[in-house]
Amino acid sequence: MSDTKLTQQDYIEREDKFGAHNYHPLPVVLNRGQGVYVWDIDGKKYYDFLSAYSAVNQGHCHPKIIKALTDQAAKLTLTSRAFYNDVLGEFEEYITRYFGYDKVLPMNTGAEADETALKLCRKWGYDKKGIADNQAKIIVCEGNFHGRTITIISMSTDPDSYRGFGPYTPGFQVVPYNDFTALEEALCDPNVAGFLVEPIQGEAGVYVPDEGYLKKAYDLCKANNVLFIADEVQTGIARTGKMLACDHEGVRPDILILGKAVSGGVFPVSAVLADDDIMLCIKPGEHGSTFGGNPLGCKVAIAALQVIKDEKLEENAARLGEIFREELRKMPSDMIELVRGKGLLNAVVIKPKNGKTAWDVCMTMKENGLLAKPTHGHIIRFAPPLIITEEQLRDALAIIKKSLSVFE
Ligand code: IF1
Repeated sequence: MSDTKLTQQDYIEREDKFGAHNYHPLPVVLNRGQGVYVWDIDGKKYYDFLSAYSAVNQGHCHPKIIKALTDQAAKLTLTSRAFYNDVLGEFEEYITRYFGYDKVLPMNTGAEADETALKLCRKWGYDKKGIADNQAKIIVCEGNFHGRTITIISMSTDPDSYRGFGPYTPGFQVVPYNDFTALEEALCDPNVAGFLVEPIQGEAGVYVPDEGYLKKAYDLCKANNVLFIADEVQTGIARTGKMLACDHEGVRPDILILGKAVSGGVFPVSAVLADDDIMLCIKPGEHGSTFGGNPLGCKVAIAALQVIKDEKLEENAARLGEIFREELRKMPSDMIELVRGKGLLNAVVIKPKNGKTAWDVCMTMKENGLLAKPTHGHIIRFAPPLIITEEQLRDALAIIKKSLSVFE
């Protein structure tokens, strides 16, 4: 039977039969995206309030990003780094000037960028800080999420991320998030090369640290000759109302990790930025990737980053985020336990009621035309594309309110 006759259930069953079971998606089958909207195969329209986990900050299928993709796709998509091409240097100059660093190491996924940052930090620890070989330690936070590779899950404190995947990569020490004293103690160890932190913990449930935590942590790292490494894969690219979440506290990470919306959700592009004294610790032949820095991804990323500035998406995220949190906090539902977030990265902690959970709320919102998904069972993350208008946001808020009222 041709795909045009398949029901949503047929699509779901086909994925179940032929695909690994490493996700439990909301039962909706999408086939189109434009701006803040996505459509399912039956033509039902939804607000996308997940934005592919903050990869589609610029909105689905942004015409300028798609044009960059299609124009380059017709010319040259991949040379590998065995040869030069006429696009990589343009991207490297563009993104390093954009964020204010000497150099960039381009990769593809966020996890690859995190792994790259870990290697860079260790190498700097040995070559520049003088840590004894294989003794470098990197401090990470309770509740961290940096990807799904063996080394990254070796840092994780979430059993769903690490259970059954041992043995684990050594060299990491966990401290509580948003706990300055614990970090202070950990940084006294002369073998510590770096502190890897999400400025806001997305996966954990949009945990925003106390005002000043990032700046104090950064200053402590500098006082102990430790690299401050910011994972802005999810919080970056204007998501929190500033270009980087670190910008809220005027912190300039020693190593900056970017992914997701760097390419507007059109093509996998990630990047690690640092100044020469750190970046040049990795020599030719010591790191790389087949697709890293490919011309297609580079042109897409340049267009995606330019959209952020041209459409003033930082300001839009900051202004509409305030409205979103204020309106959510006014909602009369006793299922809303807590609302937190910054810019348009927000979450609602749901208090189960009469056996109904965050999943049931998401299923009702789906029926009412808005897609969001729970994380860690009881927390619903709300992260629309940053191009959303106030009118669309208020329309979406009405859907959320209507959906919650079902459970009153
Ligand atoms: C999944 C989570 C979000 C990230 C941060 C690195 C990465 C991510 C701060 C790795 C990726 C994605 C992964 C995706 C769902 C999503 C996610 F729920 F898994 F944790 F956003 F919160 N640093 N996050 O958030 O980037 O390799 O995926 O490109 O694994 O289910 P990636």
